[in-house]
Amino acid sequence: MRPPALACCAVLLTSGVVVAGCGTSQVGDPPVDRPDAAAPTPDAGPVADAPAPPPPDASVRSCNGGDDRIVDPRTGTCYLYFADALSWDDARAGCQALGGDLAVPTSSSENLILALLVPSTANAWLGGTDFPNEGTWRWVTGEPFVFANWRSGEPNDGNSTTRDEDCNVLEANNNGVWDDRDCVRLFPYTCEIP
Ligand SMILES: [Ca+2]
Ligand SMILES: [Ca+2]
Ligand SMILES: [Ca+2]
Repeated sequence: MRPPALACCAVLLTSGVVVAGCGTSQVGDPPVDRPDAAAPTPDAGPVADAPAPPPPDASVRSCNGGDDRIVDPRTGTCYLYFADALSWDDARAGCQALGGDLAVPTSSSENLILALLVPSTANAWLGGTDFPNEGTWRWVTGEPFVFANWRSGEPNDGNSTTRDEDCNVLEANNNGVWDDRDCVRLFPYTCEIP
């Protein structure tokens, strides 16, 4: 005496598995006993205009400063861009004063974030150097220098015997590839605040 449509929908409701054909043909049952589907999460809606100050929660860390900024939603890491052109050492000191360091992209996804952050016409310091061991690149944070995104032909140490290129920049005007540059040259820079 049971219609097959009702039996099918009963399986759907109790198991939660979507069965083709059941969800589309609504028989007309009142949607009772589904509180979890109907109840909205209480903290999803906008809080009323109560001027409560935000608590110092790690999940809502601020990412302020710089001329532009971006937060990785997966890690909460804050990346800042500074248009002020500084030497690599001075840029690093600026980042450290903010509790971070020069940006260290250790993956293609992190490099993409930085390529989006840096204006498309700019080159900006990263936290890589091969000083004092020429040819042995390292990150200022001590993270392993495994992922690399050098432009073809780079790093070339300037192709010179009279000057060194021991610090790397990200070329946002070239899809975020890297080039080694003379560390005393002046470039905008990126900071990574963990
Ligand atoms: Ca990083
Ligand atoms: Ca070098
Ligand atoms: Ca170079």
